[in-house]
Amino acid sequence: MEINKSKDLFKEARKFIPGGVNSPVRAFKAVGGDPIFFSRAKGPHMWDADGNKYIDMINSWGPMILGHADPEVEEAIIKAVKGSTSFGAPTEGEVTLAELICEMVPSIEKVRMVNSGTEATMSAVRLARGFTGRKKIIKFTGCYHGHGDSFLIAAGSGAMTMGTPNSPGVTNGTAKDTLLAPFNDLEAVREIIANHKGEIACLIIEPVAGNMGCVLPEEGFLQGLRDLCTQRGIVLIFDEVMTGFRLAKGGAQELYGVVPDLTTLGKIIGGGMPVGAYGGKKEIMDFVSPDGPVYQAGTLSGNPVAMAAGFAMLSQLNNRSEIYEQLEATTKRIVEGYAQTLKKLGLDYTMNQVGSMYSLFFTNKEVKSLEDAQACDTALFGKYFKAMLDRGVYLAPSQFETLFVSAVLSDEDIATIIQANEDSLKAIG
Ligand code: HOZ
Repeated sequence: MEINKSKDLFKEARKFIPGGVNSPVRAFKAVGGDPIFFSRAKGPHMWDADGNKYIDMINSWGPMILGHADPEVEEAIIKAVKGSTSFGAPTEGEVTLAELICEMVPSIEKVRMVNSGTEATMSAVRLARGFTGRKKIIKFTGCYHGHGDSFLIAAGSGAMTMGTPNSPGVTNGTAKDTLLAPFNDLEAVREIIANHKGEIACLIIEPVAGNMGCVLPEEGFLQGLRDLCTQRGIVLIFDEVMTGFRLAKGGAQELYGVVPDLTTLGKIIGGGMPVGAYGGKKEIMDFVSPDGPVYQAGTLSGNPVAMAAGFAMLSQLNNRSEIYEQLEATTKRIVEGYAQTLKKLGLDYTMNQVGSMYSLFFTNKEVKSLEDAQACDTALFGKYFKAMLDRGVYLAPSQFETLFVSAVLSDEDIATIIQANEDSLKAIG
């Protein structure tokens, strides 16, 4: 496979963009080699600058549930652009999308649109602090909530991949207010809360972690967190930037039957356009400016093009409930195909899957926490990534990212993925 244009573009990009990319994971540092530059995508496929075709297993880190360039999303965007690309003033599209989000995720009684998942989590934490009058937050090691200062402490995703889970530039003052617990360790959370009575504003968690690979909550873990937060007046925030509208219409909270106080959402509510949102209980959301004292604002918030794209995407998901069964069935076929291959090759790597999210971990131990994920053979993952790429399957370029399946994979695509996995595992030995 020739990737000459990608190589040239990367060379040029490095002159003008730090590291040649606008988001670190994309630089392929964790897997080696040069990043692929893409020029177009349709349905489950993407084409790079050299014209090579790939099956996309990242789907823009989640939102392309209906595949790329979905006709209804595309049409909505074109129509909206003709109105204006930005008003910096209220529009009807914001109201209809907010109403739909509240209908699909019942714990969200009011929602504020922002421009990214990072903005959503930063704003939600500020709101929780303003609401409770407390300073500290609890986060889980290996969870990633965007690049806000408070979250770059033992952070997953690119921060961990690049070896900077605790980024320079975050002051000690900020870091000391972030308390860490291991994922799936309820006892540790109980202890932290006991040691910081009356100090903790909120606990933020990815209900299914997607930024240390796909790591599922153990039975009772999320409900245990809910109970502790309720007992201690701590605001429970589910970061559903990845899981929202993906694991179920109402996200992971619907799937696991646990209701948070606040939820953060990202890219999917803009159909892949740059959007985020935070929402939840009315009594907390009413603390947000201009009704309340907690300030947060943005010219591009509620952008008309993003709102139209998001509405076109979410209304299709809302009207096609069977889509979640289909997504799960497709993902199970892939994972079962992998399992047969592993058995055939005498390998015992670990696989985690829920709904349309999954990871193949290069370890034979269960992966339930960051510590477990870190036991993976990341060098082997790098070889596997390259082998899959050579066979036309585009994976997330790090062991510490989940994969996302779209609803538009054909039987042929599924067979290609399973075969590529077998051939890649054989090739890397
Ligand atoms: N932090 C994102 C995944 N967890 C990657 C963002 C990107 O490179 O687009």
